[in-house]
Amino acid sequence: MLCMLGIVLLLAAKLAVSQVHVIEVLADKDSVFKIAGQSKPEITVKAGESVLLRIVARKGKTWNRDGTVHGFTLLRAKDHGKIPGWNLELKPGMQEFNLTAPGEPGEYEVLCTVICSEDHEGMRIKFVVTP
Ligand SMILES: [Cu+2]
Repeated sequence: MLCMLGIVLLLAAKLAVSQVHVIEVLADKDSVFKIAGQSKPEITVKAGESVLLRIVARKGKTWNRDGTVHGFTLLRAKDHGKIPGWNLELKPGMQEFNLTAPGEPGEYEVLCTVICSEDHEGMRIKFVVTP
């Protein structure tokens, strides 16, 4: 009986894992966000879905004193409102964040929040939330 319960829980866990939308981003040393296979990176998620954001960050020309080399902050495009839970500080190397996509469909933008070089202002990715 306990064994059956174990199997059911295991299957439920596997199902939950398979429903997470994994997004892999490189926050590169030339102050550009990169996504493998995309020449102009764009992220699309479904409203409210679970997201596993896996980011590799590489130190640019400058960084913050606390060792943060880039930021990854999500803003609503229409009013630049910050999205709770999506203000991330990146250290060199690989890091993962378990996040929830915004509940409101529309256009968003990811910005770097660390002055990482003279090209920092252009370090952004279009981010779209679909219903
Ligand atoms: Cu940056």
